[in-house]
Parts: sequence; structure tokens; C-alpha cells
Amino acid sequence: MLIRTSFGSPFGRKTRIAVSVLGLDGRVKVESATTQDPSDPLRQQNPLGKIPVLVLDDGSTLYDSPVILEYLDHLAGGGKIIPTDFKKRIEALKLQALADGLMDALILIVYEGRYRPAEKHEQKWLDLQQGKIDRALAALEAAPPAIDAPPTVGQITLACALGYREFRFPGMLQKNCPRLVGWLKDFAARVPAFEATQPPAG
Ligand SMILES: N[C@@H](CCC(=O)N[C@@H](CS)C(=O)NCC(=O)O)C(=O)O
Repeated sequence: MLIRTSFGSPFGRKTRIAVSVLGLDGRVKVESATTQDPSDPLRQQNPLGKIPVLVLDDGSTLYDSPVILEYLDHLAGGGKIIPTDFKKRIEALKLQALADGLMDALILIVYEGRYRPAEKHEQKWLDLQQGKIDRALAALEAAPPAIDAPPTVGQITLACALGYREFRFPGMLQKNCPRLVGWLKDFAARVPAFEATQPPAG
């Protein structure tokens, strides 16, 4: 099997960390994909042209990252990063949804800079995304979640979201979210795949 992603993508990072914590490294390779290149097979593999995509051994594909994590968990026997206990499962999926939304808002701000010249930046749109980021981080800072062994899909996604926040907007997390900075350090210490999947500089 093959994960196609860029090495800077926080959604791709989720899937790479999941492969490692589930002990699937020997079964899943990672290959670089480029969302902006129309000749990259990505648009045939996912009509949305988004990464990550998981290419299965029969050539069929899966997306998006929550679906890929569900598939990987099943492959590893189930109930590992998606708890079977209903209350814990809903809690993990809700945390995943919040952290995915946080990454979406961060990425939309990055794309505003990437795809529009500075004079065309839409402040109302940027403020709307920033509000999502601020509220999500405030809610998480007020009550940082546990870190299970292995981490749940929610905890993996939160680590990737905080890592992306720090990668794109260095220093902001330290300034406003000291408890989440501590949480992320703890996560990195417990889950070696986090450091191993750091985005490349630039
Ligand atoms: N909901 C998707 C989001 C994936 C996503 O937004 N990926 C970004 C890169 S980090 C992307 O492919 N952007 C290109 C595009 O939107 O065309 C997931 O969880 O996999």
C-alpha cells in the first residue's frame, strides 16, 4: 500500500503517524504527491485533488484522512486508535473533527497568502478563519485531552494541528497556549513518529 502526500501536509502527517503507531510501517510506503501539478495522478486518485490518498494493493484509493485512519485501524486489528468503547470513540472522533477543522482554517489562511496577491487579501475571510483557530485553541487550552497508548485519532490529529500551527506561525502557540505546548512536548516524547514526520523547512 502507498500513502501519497506532501511531506509538509498535516493531514498526510496524521496518516504517517497512524501507520507507525499501528505497527504497519512494513506494509505501507509513503510517496510524494503534488496538489498543484495537473500531471500528478493525484486527481485520478482523488477527484478533489487533495492529499493524503491511500492507494490499496488492488490500485483502488481511499481518502480523506479520517477514512484512511479508520482503514488503517481496521487493518491493525481494530480498536487501536479508534476506541471500541462508544463514549471514548465519540470523544476521539469529536476531537479529530475539532483538530481537522483547526488545520482546515490554518490551511485556508496559508492559501490566501499563496494564491492571492497581498492587495487582494480579504480581511473578512481571514478574520473568519482566525476566529475558528482562536476558539478551537482556547477550548483545547482550557482542557487539554489525555494522551492514550496508543494515541487515539483525535490525539494524533491534535498533535498534527498544533505542529502545523507552530510550523506556519512560529511562536504563536508558546505565546497563547502554554498548556498545549506542554501537551505537544508530552505527545512527542511518547510518540516517536511525531518527530520523525516533522515537515521539511520552508
Ligand atoms: N479533509 C481532508 C483535508 C485534506 C487537505 O486539505 N489537504 C490539503 C493539503 S494539507 C490539500 O490537499 N490541498 C490542496 C487543495 O485543497 O486543492 C483530509 O482530512 O484529508
